[in-house]
Amino acid sequence: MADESAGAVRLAAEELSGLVVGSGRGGAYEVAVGDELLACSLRGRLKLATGGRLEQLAVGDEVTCRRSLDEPERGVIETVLPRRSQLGRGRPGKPPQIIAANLDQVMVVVAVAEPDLSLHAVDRFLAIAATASLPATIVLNKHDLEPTGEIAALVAEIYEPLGVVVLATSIVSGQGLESFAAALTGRVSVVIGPSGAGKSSLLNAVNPGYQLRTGEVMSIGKGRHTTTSSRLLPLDRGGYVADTPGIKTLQLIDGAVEPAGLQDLFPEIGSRSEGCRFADCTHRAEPDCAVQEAVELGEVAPSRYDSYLVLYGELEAGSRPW
Ligand SMILES: Nc1nc2c(ncn2[C@@H]2O[C@H](COP(=O)(O)OP(=O)(O)OP(=O)(O)O)[C@@H](O)[C@H]2O)c(=O)[nH]1
Ligand SMILES: [Mg+2]
Ligand SMILES: [Zn+2]
Repeated sequence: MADESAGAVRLAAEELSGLVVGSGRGGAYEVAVGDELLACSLRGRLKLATGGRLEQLAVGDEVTCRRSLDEPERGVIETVLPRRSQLGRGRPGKPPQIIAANLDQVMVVVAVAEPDLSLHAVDRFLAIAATASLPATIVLNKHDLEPTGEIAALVAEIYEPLGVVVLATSIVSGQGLESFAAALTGRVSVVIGPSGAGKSSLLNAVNPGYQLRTGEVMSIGKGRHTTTSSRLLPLDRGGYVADTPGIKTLQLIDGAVEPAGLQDLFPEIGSRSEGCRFADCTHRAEPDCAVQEAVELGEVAPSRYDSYLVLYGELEAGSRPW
């Protein structure tokens, strides 16, 4: 006989270990338990033991759950294991969002064209990876649209000296796909980047079984997001990768980084700060600033310095007591 008491779900006694691979609407999570997928809700009283202030489940979270006795394909998440890492972003006027948890690395996917490359956007993606202490790779996709390779050369010139690997890829010519697949193998990765850059296309190319939906060429630049929710996918060659919806506005999480700590997210700026006259130099207008000198000498890319200034301004505004 059905239990009529409000919301009561009869659960099996056994606790199962699971991995959050997707989050649907209405607070339901898709949890992989072995080879099976359970649609799980979150135990109401669950206090997430994430160790951080960002208490929200994300793909990549490791959980324990119990199966519903009445609907065996459903379950309830009982506990969330502490996270090894979490990639998060701030959103204007909204609470911060955890993009994925327990990652080893971040693949920043941008296109040389369609949509146009924004170096400032690249810097924002790299900054949120650095906030999470995760290594990042730039995947410069649609190489076939830029046969001269000028943009690819510029990106390599700016970012490779910072220790960031830059992979030029194309799902049309096949260039770089083997390197991309090799970089994913055996690790837990996330692909992030603007809508239309080719994140889902690249994942389909390295794992044809995924058959992820990709956008029509016609829709590029019209702001349509083809991927609408994040999914963590197992890789044939080992490891996992999370596909995510394209990100338009990306801010550092208010409070996660202090303005004075921003320089540590820009290695070429943080490493020069010891040469500044003032120990608390912000590298904006102070005299005898080693960073501003390095920009003038062409040792720090102007685009990187501009990104630093813009993000500094945002952090300063965000931390202002209103
Ligand atoms: N010319 C060219 N087109 C590509 C390449 N990679 C992807 N595309 C096309 O770009 C469009 C967008 O690709 P998607 O894979 O849907 O892009 P996405 O980054 O997943 O976009 P969202 O899911 O909206 O974030 C599709 O029409 C793809 O066929 C490439 O290397 N070269
Ligand atoms: Mg997509
Ligand atoms: Zn300085």
